[in-house]
Amino acid sequence: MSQETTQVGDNVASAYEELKEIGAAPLWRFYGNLFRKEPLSQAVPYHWSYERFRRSIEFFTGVMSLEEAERRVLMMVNPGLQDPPATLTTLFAGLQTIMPGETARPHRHTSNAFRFIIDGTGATTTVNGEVVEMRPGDLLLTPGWHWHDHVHAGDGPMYWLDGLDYPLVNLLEGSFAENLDAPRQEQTVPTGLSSRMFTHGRLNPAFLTPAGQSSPIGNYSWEQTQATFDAIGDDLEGSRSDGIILDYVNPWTGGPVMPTIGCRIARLRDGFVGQARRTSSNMIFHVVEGSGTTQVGDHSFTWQRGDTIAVPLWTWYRHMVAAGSHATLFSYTDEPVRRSLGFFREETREG
Ligand code: 1HN
Repeated sequence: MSQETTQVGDNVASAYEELKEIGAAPLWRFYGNLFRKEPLSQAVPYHWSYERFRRSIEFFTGVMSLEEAERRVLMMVNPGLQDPPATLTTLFAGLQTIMPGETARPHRHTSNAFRFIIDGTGATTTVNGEVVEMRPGDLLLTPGWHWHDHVHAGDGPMYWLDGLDYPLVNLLEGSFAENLDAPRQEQTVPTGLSSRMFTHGRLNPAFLTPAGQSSPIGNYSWEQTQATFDAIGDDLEGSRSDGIILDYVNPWTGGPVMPTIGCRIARLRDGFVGQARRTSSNMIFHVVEGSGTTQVGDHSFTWQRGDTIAVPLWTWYRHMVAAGSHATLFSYTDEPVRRSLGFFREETREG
């Protein structure tokens, strides 16, 4: 190499160094990462066992008060997203328990949240002054900036799945949060009123004005979910990937229940073998009834009641239900965000 070429090389190297000093970077060295051909999540496919989580959370129930914990929640942490811990890049799942006589004190945050009840009865959640009952299979909403506390006046432990969008809110650096300086909220709305007023979403109370972008319904009850599946019956094939899949809707808009989280519930018949599907959205599945196997990317997860499965965006998934009984899968997704921003995509594959 001539002395001249070496000199040019040194000049170029120092010019790159100087770019850092002036707060600049050469786009040509970053193109590939900034404009990927397809999405690739940092999260990996994963499966959390309810049985295993229950054993651990029962231990902590014995050694730690709810005053200490604020919320007794075991987070479902994706091995690809440990710091800060999250279930998928935009979504969180956790298992929460509350014991008879306990109160999880009121707070509110910008994150949207829901609870899907797994086991137990007798606890209530108060959301902006409305007392909402909790029964297995119910979906309860606590949209962003709504006060919420949990009280258990019944017998036996309660367990539920918590779903939140805090990973997305924190990516957007949008977190506000505060505690109410009281052990619980005062009830200002009759118990379960919102669910009664919007019973089936086809006759909305026109004397009310929609507030915010979320559904006004506090509890989408399992009783109504089951009645809907029964009304549809067993004769339809439904979606080839997801069977008889239903959207929980915001009755004001017909759209998703919250701006950042869409919730669905699907009944898959005995022996169902789904068509592989992938979407540009993150998805979390929770087993309400039945058992089976779901292939997610290169993984194969065998699941039973109460288990939770994370499907990172743009990863193929395929459900298979064990012979002997149908399965019911609750799921939630950040699809509303991607649709509203114009980059939702989906594909299915034969075989
Ligand atoms: C939260 O506020 C609750 O209010 C549950 O029950 C789980 C996980 C992360 C952040 C806040 C609740 C949560 C949470």
